[in-house]
Amino acid sequence: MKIERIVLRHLKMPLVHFFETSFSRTYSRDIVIVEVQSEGLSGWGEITAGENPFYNEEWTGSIWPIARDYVAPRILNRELTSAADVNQLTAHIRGHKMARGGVEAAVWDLQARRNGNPLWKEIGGGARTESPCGVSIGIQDSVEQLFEKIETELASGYQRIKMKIKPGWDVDVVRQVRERFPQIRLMADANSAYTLADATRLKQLDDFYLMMIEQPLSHDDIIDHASLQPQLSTPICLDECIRSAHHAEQAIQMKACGIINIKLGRVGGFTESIQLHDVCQAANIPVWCGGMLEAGIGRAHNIALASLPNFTLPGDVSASKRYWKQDIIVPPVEVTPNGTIPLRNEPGFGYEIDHDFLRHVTVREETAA
Ligand code: OSB
Ligand code: MG
Repeated sequence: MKIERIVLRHLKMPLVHFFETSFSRTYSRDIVIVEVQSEGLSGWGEITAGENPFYNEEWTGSIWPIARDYVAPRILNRELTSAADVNQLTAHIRGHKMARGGVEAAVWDLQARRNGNPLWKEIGGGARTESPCGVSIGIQDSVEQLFEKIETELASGYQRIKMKIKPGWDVDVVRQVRERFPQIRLMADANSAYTLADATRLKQLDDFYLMMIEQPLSHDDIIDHASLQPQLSTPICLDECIRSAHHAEQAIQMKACGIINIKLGRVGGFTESIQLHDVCQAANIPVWCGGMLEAGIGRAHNIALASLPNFTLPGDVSASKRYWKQDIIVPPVEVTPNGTIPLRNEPGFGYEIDHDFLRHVTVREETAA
Protein backbone atom coordinates (compact mmCIF):
# COMPACT_ATOMS: atom_id res chain seq x y z
CA MET A 1 0.00 0.00 0.00
CA LYS A 2 1.39 3.38 -1.06
CA ILE A 3 -0.07 6.64 0.32
CA GLU A 4 -0.17 9.13 -2.55
CA ARG A 5 -1.71 12.13 -0.84
CA ILE A 6 -2.53 13.31 2.66
CA VAL A 7 -5.21 15.97 3.10
CA LEU A 8 -5.48 17.87 6.39
CA ARG A 9 -8.72 19.65 7.24
CA HIS A 10 -9.22 22.01 10.15
CA LEU A 11 -12.84 21.97 11.32
CA LYS A 12 -14.57 24.41 13.65
CA MET A 13 -17.50 22.85 15.48
CA PRO A 14 -19.38 24.43 18.39
CA LEU A 15 -20.25 22.10 21.29
CA VAL A 16 -23.92 21.84 22.31
CA HIS A 17 -22.85 22.51 25.92
CA PHE A 18 -19.52 23.76 27.25
CA PHE A 19 -17.15 21.12 28.62
CA GLU A 20 -15.09 22.03 31.66
CA THR A 21 -12.14 20.09 33.07
CA SER A 22 -9.73 21.10 35.82
CA PHE A 23 -7.57 22.75 33.14
CA SER A 24 -10.09 24.71 31.01
CA ARG A 25 -13.60 25.27 29.71
CA THR A 26 -14.26 24.58 26.00
CA TYR A 27 -17.23 26.00 24.05
CA SER A 28 -16.16 25.15 20.53
CA ARG A 29 -13.76 22.62 19.06
CA ASP A 30 -11.00 23.01 16.50
CA ILE A 31 -10.51 19.55 15.08
CA VAL A 32 -8.03 18.31 12.49
CA ILE A 33 -9.17 15.50 10.22
CA VAL A 34 -6.71 13.46 8.14
CA GLU A 35 -7.56 11.88 4.80
CA VAL A 36 -4.98 9.48 3.33
CA GLN A 37 -5.46 8.56 -0.32
CA SER A 38 -4.23 5.55 -2.27
CA GLU A 39 -5.40 3.99 -5.55
CA GLY A 40 -8.73 5.80 -5.50
CA LEU A 41 -9.55 4.91 -1.88
CA SER A 42 -9.48 7.19 1.16
CA GLY A 43 -8.80 6.38 4.80
CA TRP A 44 -9.84 8.79 7.52
CA GLY A 45 -8.43 9.73 10.90
CA GLU A 46 -8.92 12.42 13.52
CA ILE A 47 -6.14 14.12 15.45
CA THR A 48 -7.43 14.35 19.00
CA ALA A 49 -5.51 17.32 20.39
CA GLY A 50 -7.36 20.11 22.15
CA GLU A 51 -7.51 23.80 21.28
CA ASN A 52 -4.79 24.64 23.81
CA PRO A 53 -1.74 22.74 25.15
CA PHE A 54 -3.47 22.08 28.51
CA TYR A 55 -4.38 18.36 28.49
CA ASN A 56 -0.94 17.59 27.10
CA GLU A 57 1.52 19.62 25.05
CA GLU A 58 -0.27 19.20 21.74
CA TRP A 59 -2.87 21.60 20.35
CA THR A 60 -4.55 22.47 17.07
CA GLY A 61 -1.70 24.82 16.18
CA SER A 62 1.06 22.26 16.72
CA ILE A 63 -0.51 19.22 15.10
CA TRP A 64 -0.85 20.86 11.68
CA PRO A 65 2.86 21.53 11.03
CA ILE A 66 3.88 18.26 12.72
CA ALA A 67 1.49 16.22 10.60
CA ARG A 68 2.36 18.12 7.39
CA ASP A 69 6.13 18.56 7.79
CA TYR A 70 7.19 15.54 9.86
CA VAL A 71 4.61 12.75 9.75
CA ALA A 72 3.46 13.01 6.12
CA PRO A 73 6.94 12.95 4.50
CA ARG A 74 7.81 9.78 6.42
CA ILE A 75 4.94 7.78 5.02
CA LEU A 76 4.08 9.34 1.62
CA ASN A 77 4.99 7.44 -1.56
CA ARG A 78 6.60 4.59 0.26
CA GLU A 79 5.58 0.95 0.06
CA LEU A 80 3.91 0.06 3.37
CA THR A 81 3.49 -3.64 4.12
CA SER A 82 0.88 -2.77 6.74
CA ALA A 83 -0.60 0.18 8.66
CA ALA A 84 1.42 -1.22 11.56
CA ASP A 85 4.55 0.18 9.81
CA VAL A 86 3.46 3.78 10.45
CA ASN A 87 4.29 3.75 14.16
CA GLN A 88 7.94 2.83 13.51
CA LEU A 89 8.27 5.10 10.47
CA THR A 90 7.30 8.12 12.58
CA ALA A 91 9.04 7.04 15.79
CA HIS A 92 11.91 9.46 15.15
CA ILE A 93 9.52 12.30 16.10
CA ARG A 94 9.67 12.96 19.84
CA GLY A 95 6.28 13.42 21.51
CA HIS A 96 3.46 14.73 19.29
CA LYS A 97 1.74 11.36 19.53
CA MET A 98 -1.69 12.74 18.69
CA ALA A 99 -0.42 14.16 15.39
CA ARG A 100 1.29 10.84 14.65
CA GLY A 101 -1.70 8.82 15.86
CA GLY A 102 -4.29 10.65 13.78
CA VAL A 103 -2.38 9.88 10.59
CA GLU A 104 -1.69 6.31 11.72
CA ALA A 105 -5.38 5.73 12.39
CA ALA A 106 -6.24 7.02 8.90
CA VAL A 107 -3.84 4.47 7.38
CA TRP A 108 -5.51 1.69 9.41
CA ASP A 109 -8.89 2.82 8.12
CA LEU A 110 -7.54 2.78 4.56
CA GLN A 111 -6.10 -0.71 5.03
CA ALA A 112 -9.42 -1.96 6.40
CA ARG A 113 -11.23 -0.58 3.34
CA ARG A 114 -8.70 -2.12 0.94
CA ASN A 115 -9.28 -5.47 2.62
CA GLY A 116 -13.05 -4.99 2.72
CA ASN A 117 -13.01 -5.32 6.50
CA PRO A 118 -14.62 -3.29 9.23
CA LEU A 119 -11.89 -1.48 11.15
CA TRP A 120 -12.61 -3.43 14.34
CA LYS A 121 -11.85 -6.66 12.49
CA GLU A 122 -8.71 -5.24 10.87
CA ILE A 123 -7.23 -4.41 14.29
CA GLY A 124 -8.12 -7.78 15.82
CA GLY A 125 -11.13 -6.56 17.81
CA GLY A 126 -14.70 -7.83 17.91
CA ALA A 127 -14.50 -9.46 21.34
CA ARG A 128 -18.08 -8.24 21.86
CA THR A 129 -20.67 -6.95 19.42
CA GLU A 130 -21.62 -3.95 21.58
CA SER A 131 -19.34 -1.86 23.78
CA PRO A 132 -20.53 -0.71 27.20
CA CYS A 133 -20.41 3.06 27.55
CA GLY A 134 -20.34 5.68 30.20
CA VAL A 135 -20.28 9.45 30.03
CA SER A 136 -17.86 12.11 31.15
CA ILE A 137 -19.61 15.08 32.71
CA GLY A 138 -17.66 18.31 33.02
CA ILE A 139 -17.56 20.73 35.92
CA GLN A 140 -20.85 22.66 35.98
CA ASP A 141 -21.89 26.09 37.25
CA SER A 142 -23.89 24.51 40.06
CA VAL A 143 -24.45 21.15 41.74
CA GLU A 144 -28.10 21.38 40.67
CA GLN A 145 -26.97 21.57 37.03
CA LEU A 146 -24.71 18.55 37.59
CA PHE A 147 -27.63 16.57 39.07
CA GLU A 148 -29.73 17.41 36.01
CA LYS A 149 -27.00 16.22 33.65
CA ILE A 150 -26.56 12.98 35.57
CA GLU A 151 -30.34 12.36 35.49
CA THR A 152 -30.41 12.87 31.72
CA GLU A 153 -27.50 10.52 31.08
CA LEU A 154 -28.88 7.79 33.35
CA ALA A 155 -32.24 8.08 31.58
CA SER A 156 -30.41 7.52 28.27
CA GLY A 157 -29.06 4.25 29.66
CA TYR A 158 -25.38 5.07 30.18
CA GLN A 159 -23.71 2.51 32.44
CA ARG A 160 -21.48 4.76 34.48
CA ILE A 161 -21.03 8.41 35.30
CA LYS A 162 -17.66 10.11 35.37
CA MET A 163 -17.56 13.54 36.96
CA LYS A 164 -14.70 15.96 36.61
CA ILE A 165 -13.18 17.28 39.82
CA LYS A 166 -10.73 20.03 40.76
CA PRO A 167 -9.80 21.79 44.01
CA GLY A 168 -12.98 23.59 45.07
CA TRP A 169 -15.21 21.11 43.18
CA ASP A 170 -14.30 17.79 44.72
CA VAL A 171 -15.09 16.04 48.03
CA ASP A 172 -18.14 18.12 48.83
CA VAL A 173 -19.66 17.77 45.36
CA VAL A 174 -18.86 14.06 45.12
CA ARG A 175 -20.55 13.59 48.51
CA GLN A 176 -23.70 15.32 47.28
CA VAL A 177 -23.74 13.27 44.07
CA ARG A 178 -23.30 10.07 46.07
CA GLU A 179 -26.12 10.96 48.46
CA ARG A 180 -28.41 11.78 45.57
CA PHE A 181 -27.41 8.68 43.50
CA PRO A 182 -26.33 6.00 45.98
CA GLN A 183 -26.45 3.10 43.49
CA ILE A 184 -24.79 4.35 40.33
CA ARG A 185 -21.38 3.39 39.02
CA LEU A 186 -19.51 6.61 39.66
CA MET A 187 -15.93 7.80 39.15
CA ALA A 188 -14.00 11.07 39.26
CA ASP A 189 -11.38 12.52 36.90
CA ALA A 190 -9.00 15.19 38.24
CA ASN A 191 -6.93 15.76 35.09
CA SER A 192 -3.76 16.24 37.15
CA ALA A 193 -5.15 18.96 39.44
CA TYR A 194 -3.50 17.67 42.66
CA THR A 195 -0.12 16.88 44.17
CA LEU A 196 0.98 14.39 46.81
CA ALA A 197 0.46 17.16 49.37
CA ASP A 198 -3.29 16.67 48.75
CA ALA A 199 -3.22 12.98 49.71
CA THR A 200 -5.42 13.50 52.78
CA ARG A 201 -8.02 15.31 50.72
CA LEU A 202 -7.98 12.63 48.03
CA LYS A 203 -8.28 9.96 50.72
CA GLN A 204 -11.64 11.48 51.71
CA LEU A 205 -12.97 10.32 48.33
CA ASP A 206 -12.62 6.73 49.57
CA ASP A 207 -15.91 7.25 51.46
CA PHE A 208 -17.91 7.33 48.23
CA TYR A 209 -17.03 3.88 46.80
CA LEU A 210 -15.97 5.31 43.44
CA MET A 211 -15.02 2.82 40.73
CA MET A 212 -11.76 4.73 40.34
CA ILE A 213 -10.15 8.12 40.52
CA GLU A 214 -8.56 9.15 37.24
CA GLN A 215 -5.20 10.94 36.97
CA PRO A 216 -5.17 12.84 40.27
CA LEU A 217 -1.49 13.85 40.05
CA SER A 218 0.89 15.35 37.51
CA HIS A 219 0.35 14.66 33.80
CA ASP A 220 3.91 13.36 33.40
CA ASP A 221 4.47 11.55 36.68
CA ILE A 222 3.96 7.85 37.37
CA ILE A 223 6.16 7.77 40.48
CA ASP A 224 3.96 10.02 42.65
CA HIS A 225 0.93 7.95 41.70
CA ALA A 226 2.82 4.91 42.99
CA SER A 227 3.22 6.75 46.30
CA LEU A 228 -0.43 7.75 46.41
CA GLN A 229 -2.08 4.45 45.42
CA PRO A 230 -1.27 2.53 48.63
CA GLN A 231 -2.76 5.41 50.65
CA LEU A 232 -6.15 5.03 48.93
CA SER A 233 -8.62 2.18 48.80
CA THR A 234 -10.07 3.58 45.55
CA PRO A 235 -8.18 2.32 42.48
CA ILE A 236 -6.25 4.95 40.55
CA CYS A 237 -6.82 5.01 36.80
CA LEU A 238 -4.00 6.58 34.81
CA ASP A 239 -4.73 8.68 31.74
CA GLU A 240 -2.33 11.55 30.89
CA CYS A 241 0.91 9.97 32.10
CA ILE A 242 0.61 6.75 30.10
CA ARG A 243 2.01 7.61 26.68
CA SER A 244 3.16 4.16 25.59
CA ALA A 245 2.86 0.45 26.29
CA HIS A 246 6.18 0.68 28.09
CA HIS A 247 4.84 3.34 30.47
CA ALA A 248 2.02 0.94 31.30
CA GLU A 249 4.54 -1.81 32.09
CA GLN A 250 6.38 0.57 34.41
CA ALA A 251 3.22 1.85 36.10
CA ILE A 252 1.96 -1.69 36.67
CA GLN A 253 5.32 -2.82 38.02
CA MET A 254 5.30 0.12 40.45
CA LYS A 255 1.67 -0.53 41.43
CA ALA A 256 0.84 3.06 40.53
CA CYS A 257 -2.69 2.19 39.34
CA GLY A 258 -5.34 -0.50 39.16
CA ILE A 259 -6.85 0.58 35.85
CA ILE A 260 -5.65 2.33 32.69
CA ASN A 261 -7.59 4.49 30.27
CA ILE A 262 -6.40 4.08 26.68
CA LYS A 263 -6.70 7.01 24.30
CA LEU A 264 -5.80 6.32 20.70
CA GLY A 265 -4.26 9.74 20.15
CA ARG A 266 -2.43 10.06 23.46
CA VAL A 267 -0.37 6.92 22.77
CA GLY A 268 0.13 7.51 19.03
CA GLY A 269 -2.37 5.29 17.27
CA PHE A 270 -3.72 1.75 17.00
CA THR A 271 -0.44 -0.15 17.03
CA GLU A 272 0.66 1.35 20.34
CA SER A 273 -2.89 1.13 21.77
CA ILE A 274 -3.05 -2.59 20.98
CA GLN A 275 0.35 -3.18 22.61
CA LEU A 276 -0.75 -1.20 25.66
CA HIS A 277 -3.97 -3.22 25.79
CA ASP A 278 -1.98 -6.47 25.63
CA VAL A 279 0.41 -5.39 28.40
CA CYS A 280 -2.55 -4.61 30.67
CA GLN A 281 -4.40 -7.79 29.79
CA ALA A 282 -1.36 -9.92 30.67
CA ALA A 283 -1.15 -8.13 34.05
CA ASN A 284 -4.89 -8.36 34.79
CA ILE A 285 -5.29 -4.60 34.63
CA PRO A 286 -8.63 -3.72 33.01
CA VAL A 287 -8.71 -0.89 30.48
CA TRP A 288 -11.38 1.35 29.02
CA CYS A 289 -11.47 3.71 26.07
CA GLY A 290 -11.09 7.39 26.87
CA GLY A 291 -12.45 10.24 24.76
CA MET A 292 -11.24 13.66 23.66
CA LEU A 293 -14.53 15.30 22.62
CA GLU A 294 -14.10 13.74 19.20
CA ALA A 295 -16.17 14.35 16.10
CA GLY A 296 -17.61 11.27 14.41
CA ILE A 297 -14.46 9.92 12.83
CA GLY A 298 -12.50 9.81 16.09
CA ARG A 299 -15.57 8.48 17.87
CA ALA A 300 -15.90 5.63 15.34
CA HIS A 301 -12.21 4.77 15.71
CA ASN A 302 -12.68 4.58 19.48
CA ILE A 303 -15.61 2.21 19.04
CA ALA A 304 -13.40 -0.12 17.00
CA LEU A 305 -10.60 0.06 19.57
CA ALA A 306 -12.96 -0.61 22.49
CA SER A 307 -13.93 -3.96 20.95
CA LEU A 308 -10.58 -5.50 21.98
CA PRO A 309 -11.08 -8.09 24.74
CA ASN A 310 -9.57 -6.28 27.75
CA PHE A 311 -11.78 -3.19 27.34
CA THR A 312 -14.02 -4.61 30.05
CA LEU A 313 -15.05 -1.35 31.75
CA PRO A 314 -17.52 1.17 30.27
CA GLY A 315 -15.59 3.82 28.32
CA ASP A 316 -16.06 7.53 27.64
CA VAL A 317 -17.28 6.97 24.09
CA SER A 318 -20.83 8.27 23.89
CA ALA A 319 -23.47 9.42 21.42
CA SER A 320 -22.63 12.17 18.92
CA LYS A 321 -25.61 14.22 20.06
CA ARG A 322 -24.11 14.78 23.51
CA TYR A 323 -21.53 16.99 21.80
CA TRP A 324 -22.80 17.94 18.34
CA LYS A 325 -25.99 19.34 16.92
CA GLN A 326 -24.84 17.70 13.70
CA ASP A 327 -21.95 15.27 13.32
CA ILE A 328 -19.69 14.84 10.27
CA ILE A 329 -20.73 11.19 9.96
CA VAL A 330 -24.04 9.54 9.11
CA PRO A 331 -25.67 8.07 10.93
CA PRO A 332 -24.37 9.78 14.04
CA VAL A 333 -23.05 7.56 16.84
CA GLU A 334 -26.05 6.37 18.83
CA VAL A 335 -26.35 4.53 22.11
CA THR A 336 -28.82 1.72 22.84
CA PRO A 337 -31.19 2.00 25.83
CA ASN A 338 -28.81 -0.45 27.58
CA GLY A 339 -25.94 2.01 27.31
CA THR A 340 -24.02 0.22 24.60
CA ILE A 341 -22.73 1.11 21.14
CA PRO A 342 -23.09 -1.72 18.61
CA LEU A 343 -20.26 -2.47 16.15
CA ARG A 344 -21.04 -1.85 12.49
CA ASN A 345 -20.06 -4.15 9.66
CA GLU A 346 -19.32 -1.68 6.85
CA PRO A 347 -15.69 -1.61 5.65
CA GLY A 348 -13.45 0.88 7.42
CA PHE A 349 -14.64 2.86 10.44
CA GLY A 350 -18.20 1.91 9.66
CA TYR A 351 -20.03 5.21 9.12
CA GLU A 352 -20.43 7.46 6.06
CA ILE A 353 -18.82 10.86 5.96
CA ASP A 354 -21.28 13.69 5.36
CA HIS A 355 -19.09 15.45 2.80
CA ASP A 356 -21.37 18.48 2.46
CA PHE A 357 -21.36 19.09 6.18
CA LEU A 358 -17.62 18.39 6.39
CA ARG A 359 -17.05 21.10 3.77
CA HIS A 360 -19.37 23.41 5.69
CA VAL A 361 -17.31 23.19 8.92
CA THR A 362 -13.86 23.19 7.24
CA VAL A 363 -11.95 26.44 7.74
CA ARG A 364 -8.59 25.36 6.33
CA GLU A 365 -7.41 22.58 4.04
CA GLU A 366 -3.93 21.59 2.90
CA THR A 367 -2.62 18.66 0.86
CA ALA A 368 0.74 16.97 1.21
CA ALA A 369 1.77 14.81 -1.76
O1 OSB B 1 -9.38 13.40 30.75
O2 OSB B 1 -10.74 12.08 29.82
C1 OSB B 1 -10.25 13.19 29.90
C2 OSB B 1 -12.01 15.57 27.48
C3 OSB B 1 -10.97 16.39 27.11
C4 OSB B 1 -9.74 16.18 27.67
C5 OSB B 1 -9.53 15.16 28.60
C6 OSB B 1 -10.57 14.33 28.96
C7 OSB B 1 -11.83 14.57 28.41
C8 OSB B 1 -13.02 13.80 28.78
C9 OSB B 1 -14.11 13.74 27.74
O3 OSB B 1 -13.20 13.33 29.86
C10 OSB B 1 -14.46 12.38 27.32
C11 OSB B 1 -15.35 12.43 26.09
O4 OSB B 1 -14.85 12.62 24.97
O5 OSB B 1 -16.56 12.25 26.24
MG1 MG C 1 -9.00 11.71 31.90
